[in-house]
Amino acid sequence: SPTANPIAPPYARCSSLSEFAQRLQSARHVIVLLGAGASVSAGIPDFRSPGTGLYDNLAKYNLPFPEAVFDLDFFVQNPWPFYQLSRELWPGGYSPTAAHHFVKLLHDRQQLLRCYTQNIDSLEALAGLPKDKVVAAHGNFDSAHVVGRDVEVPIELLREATLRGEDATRELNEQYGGLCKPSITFFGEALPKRFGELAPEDFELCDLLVVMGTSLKVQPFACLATFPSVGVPRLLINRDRVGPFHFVSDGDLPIDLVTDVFFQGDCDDGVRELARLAGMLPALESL
Ligand code: CNA
Repeated sequence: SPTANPIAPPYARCSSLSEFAQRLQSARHVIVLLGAGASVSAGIPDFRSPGTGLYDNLAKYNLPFPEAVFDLDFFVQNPWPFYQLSRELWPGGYSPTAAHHFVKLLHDRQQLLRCYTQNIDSLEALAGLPKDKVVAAHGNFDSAHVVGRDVEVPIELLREATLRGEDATRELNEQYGGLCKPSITFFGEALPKRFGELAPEDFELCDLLVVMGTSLKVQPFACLATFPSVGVPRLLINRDRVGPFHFVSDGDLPIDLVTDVFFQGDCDDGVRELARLAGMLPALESL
């Protein structure tokens, strides 16, 4: 109409955590994107945090560059650094965090469309999320195969060999005629098919996005943050500011156009505050 504000968007603004919490109450297709920061309070270091991240603590492996430990070409030349590191990362010794329980709570409330995780620790499953609700975009330790060949390796055999040491992994590799590797996506490898199959349809439906504990540096996963339709509220919970967001503090958009919110801090604190504002804190604490 001639009286309508020409810049008024056809969606409601969402510029603060309380506005986001309000939208959360009625959302039906929430997507959560997880990164290593969501598991830090479980005791698993992330990659890139200065000082504590894995990349700053790999000196003992004598790598040419830190990412080499997850690089397929390097693994083929020298698999032992990865096997050594995987002894520390192998699931079993860690418990889910409040961030994982929050995702489970969304599922219990029938609000979770999908949790896309870059993490390889399977803590989403341990928190009780069913397999179909999770896309393990960078794989995990659920299965293993021979590199470059369509041969499955029983994951328990690989775990035992890894724990026994370098000679045992060499023997296992000889037995299987190639390098045995957990089905974790290394740099230089394609993501699991499920990622490409589900993402387009999921993001069409997505009515709220929560991004937690990730530097959003790894593609193609990082792109997912840009997939929701214009006007879909997006919340970043992270220690530092990352990604393609336009927060109200940036001042680069009129406030009515803002739909991105930033909680700067730890994932567990962020989900607790969000749950409190959304009236979901008792349910979260009961998990
Ligand atoms: P990253 O690049 O290390 O970034 C982590 C981000 O989380 C950084 O921005 C940190 O500031 C932030 N952060 C750290 N701790 C917290 C916290 N407690 N609360 C909130 N924010 C925090 O890790 P990404 O996940 O972005 O990188 C993708 C890699 C990391 C994937 O390929 C994973 O496989 C890989 N990774 C996974 C695990 C795991 O499975 N737990 C551990 C380490 C690395």
